[in-house]
Amino acid sequence: MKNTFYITTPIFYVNDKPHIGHAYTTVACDVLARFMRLAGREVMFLTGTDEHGQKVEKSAEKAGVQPKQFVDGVSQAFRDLAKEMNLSSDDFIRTTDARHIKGAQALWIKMQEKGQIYLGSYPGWYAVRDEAFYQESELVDGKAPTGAEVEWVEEPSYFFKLSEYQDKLLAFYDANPGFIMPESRRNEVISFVKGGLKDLSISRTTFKWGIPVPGDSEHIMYVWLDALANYMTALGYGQEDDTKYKKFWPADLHMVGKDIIRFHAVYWPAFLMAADLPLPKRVFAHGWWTVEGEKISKSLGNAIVPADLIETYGLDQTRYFLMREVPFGSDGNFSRERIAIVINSELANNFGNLIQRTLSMVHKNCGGVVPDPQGVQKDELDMAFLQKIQVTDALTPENIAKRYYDCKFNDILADIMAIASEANIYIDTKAPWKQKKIDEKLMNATLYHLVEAIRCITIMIQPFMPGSAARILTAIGYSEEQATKGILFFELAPEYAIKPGTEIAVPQPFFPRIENVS
Ligand code: ME8
Repeated sequence: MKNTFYITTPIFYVNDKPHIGHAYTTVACDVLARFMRLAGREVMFLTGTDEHGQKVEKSAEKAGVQPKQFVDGVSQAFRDLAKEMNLSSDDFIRTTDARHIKGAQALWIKMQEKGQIYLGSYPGWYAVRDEAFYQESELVDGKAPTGAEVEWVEEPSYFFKLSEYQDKLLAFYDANPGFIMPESRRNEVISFVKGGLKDLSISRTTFKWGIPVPGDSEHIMYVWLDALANYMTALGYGQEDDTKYKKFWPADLHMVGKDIIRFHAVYWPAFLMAADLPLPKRVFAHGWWTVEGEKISKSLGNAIVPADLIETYGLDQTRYFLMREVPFGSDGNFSRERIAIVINSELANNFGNLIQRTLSMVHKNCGGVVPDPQGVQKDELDMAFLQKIQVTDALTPENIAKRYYDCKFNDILADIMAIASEANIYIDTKAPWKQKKIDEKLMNATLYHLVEAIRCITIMIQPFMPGSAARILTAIGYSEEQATKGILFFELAPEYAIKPGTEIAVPQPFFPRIENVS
């Protein structure tokens, strides 16, 4: 297995403030990036902002400021989001960065040198909101299929010979069944490509906010060609130092919302084929969030600001909910009632309660240190329980890496929480408070196995809830430095099991109940 892992979020338009939808994409990438690091891989995790194009130019105009001043402000809000959500991103690319402009122009030149670009004239429909061209036949009631307003544009334009890539793309999808996920999106893309591809207009002349076309500054590059190039320019493509490019390209995963799958699974691989460059390994299109059943929209003003969620529910609780609520790939609905139910039933009553009960008993009965399980014959119940916590098949590093790569986040969490439920059942069945009265050794063995279960569950949950996991790991004896850095997944193995005598901190509630449910 290759030891590097390169993952990207979409780069966000700066015409809007970050909301729950943006947080969703970035948290999913963060979970994957953190898992891969803890599985021992060298990770590059990229996010950033998409700052050119007509849409952004118009937003700046509306705000009454110069585009550059406007983009500097909103781009910062996305950087702040990364901090607020505890994202472990390694770089933040802006399409107004000099490095990006240089790299995007280098890509253009490469495509041009290969004879894949020609000058023509574009008459057709354009939707500024989507920054996309539409054919007459695609319009629905005079609007784009997405509902966006379209305008007629007629201007000189450079074209990319996309029409020549239909067969090459179909052959590529065929040879690489895992390239587009989930399956439903793959089918959608394949039928779009089978429907025929027209050459793509890749430059504009009627506005200025973009990257000049090399050798013809009357034109600026189409914002999607500019934007997609970020995945390579951030690594140094087309620049003096391209060490990272050589090391990490092609990307292992481009995470995108389902709205922009076509750009990533059709245009992007075609551009790369045209430039004779390696193609990314996978594009995963996740679903779309609504809020209390409504589409997130500026006019409804219902966009949930991540900072509000963090304040009300806690950062890791919010991350947990986003990854747990729906299978990744399906649409989700955010409701205050659901987030409270999920936090209360899974984190407070299940995992949190397990920690609280176990650590309190260790304090009350074992002087605050992990007791020694020696001298007690394991019974059937112990054996069954230990087998569960000692990395069941589904959670072995190889299997789990595949499940992470397939973005099965909610299943992974369900399995981890099932172990916590088992542990709570184990406490009730063993009843260490009764065992104490019969023979303290029996109680010691039970409590030992429970602390070990907490250790394993916490290691497993680190990618989702890094801050809470670090606090729990510190409470059961890891140094703060170890816990913050993260405990590698191989340490789930029994030879790394917690040592009797390890000091345990006085338990504090890690996942408080949400009392006000709605
Ligand atoms: O499309 N639910 O940027 P963007 C789930 N600049 N995810 C959502 C969401 C929602 N309601 N709203 C937004 C662009 N997202 C381009 C990308 S990449 C080279 C250029 C997420 O700011 C989703 O992942 O409109 C979507 O793809 C992403 O935000 C980008 O949003």
